[in-house]
Amino acid sequence: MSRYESAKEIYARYGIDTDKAMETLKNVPISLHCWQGDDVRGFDTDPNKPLTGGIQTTGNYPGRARTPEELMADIDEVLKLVPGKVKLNIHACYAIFDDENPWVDRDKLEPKHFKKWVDFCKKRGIGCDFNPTFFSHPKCDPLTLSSPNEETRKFWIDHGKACIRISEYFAEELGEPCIMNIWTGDGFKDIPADRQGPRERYRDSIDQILSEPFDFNKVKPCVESKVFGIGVEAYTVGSAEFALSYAAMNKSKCIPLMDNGHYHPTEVVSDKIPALLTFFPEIALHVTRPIRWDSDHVVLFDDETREIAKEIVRCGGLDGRVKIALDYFDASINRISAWTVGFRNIEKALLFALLERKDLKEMQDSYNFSKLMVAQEELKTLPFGDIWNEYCKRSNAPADGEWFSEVEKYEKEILVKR
Ligand code: RNT
Ligand code: ZN
Repeated sequence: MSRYESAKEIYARYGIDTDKAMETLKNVPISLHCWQGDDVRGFDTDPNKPLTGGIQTTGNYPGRARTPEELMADIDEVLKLVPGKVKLNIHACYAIFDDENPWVDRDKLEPKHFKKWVDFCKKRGIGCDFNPTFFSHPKCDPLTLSSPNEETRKFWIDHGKACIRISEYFAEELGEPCIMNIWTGDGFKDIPADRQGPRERYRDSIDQILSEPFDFNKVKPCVESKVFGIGVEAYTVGSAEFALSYAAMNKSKCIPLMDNGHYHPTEVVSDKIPALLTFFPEIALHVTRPIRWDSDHVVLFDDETREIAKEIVRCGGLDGRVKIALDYFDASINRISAWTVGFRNIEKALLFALLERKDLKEMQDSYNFSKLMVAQEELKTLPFGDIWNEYCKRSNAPADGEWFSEVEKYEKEILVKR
């Protein structure tokens, strides 16, 4: 009997169908963020400029992608190493300019500046999500959509509208809805004198962006909240209450997005998922790993990632109600490895969650908490690794223990030569 056959039998004793779990997971799109490959620099501004908006990459591991070709080659490498259904996630600053389509500023971006990304996705049979880039640009004054300077604000509103059109282009070309996430780092380092003004302007700016006509079945605009960023510690315009209220008041054209690095360290997004799903038909997530702050470490197979995955599964989120994207950037280790580890881990966490006993809820509802604790604890040491390796095999992806040598080879042959 193979290891998988034996593991399958063990899970079956608890009424868990391992084949069904794998079948379900393989159709769930997970957005792979292009920005892990080049430390969030993009191609539309000076690559040596600082990253702004309160986010930070640290480290200078060799091999950062410097061109669209390099970034695409690196993404292809990751695609070889991960199981499951990948969707790409592109930021507007990754527009591709050439002789035929020379550089334009962000307010003038058009679908044609992303045609090479569309071709890339088409060839690989994957969808694509999109993000306006409201940071790391000379027109951050430093505020963007909440700026008191009307010229600045208009520039960024026009950028947002351009991104709606580009998102619709992605959705139409690729036949999968495009999640378009609005996040700004707007905020203040120290105690402001006016907390409401910037929020009123931010609200009006999002209203204007979303007044651009689009089909909500194709483009899913989100608003992502945040507690604070580096350099903007005292006040964030797009706070949790702001973003959630915006989405709640504009349900027909917008969904809320939670990034699990964007809350106080004792708050957990796993608990917020069912709270939001009680009211919103759809929500979006950025899965990351905060250490003490929004540090954007590589996603691990850790307790909170598993808890997030469990809540997604338990709430029926895999049917499309929960849009799952990765969002982290580590420049201190091999970037292909960082991407691959994080992607494999969100897949792992979801598979682990799909292999939960279905009678746990009954134990809770009959207040049998002793049994519930024992059952939950024992699930942790079932032969999950054998199911995971089988899932990788069925997805034509390498099993654990079989892929890192490929990353080392790619580093030696390609990355260190950059
Ligand atoms: C920043 C937000 C945001 C960005 C990306 C690059 O704190 O999480 O989602 O990480 O847009
Ligand atoms: Zn995020």
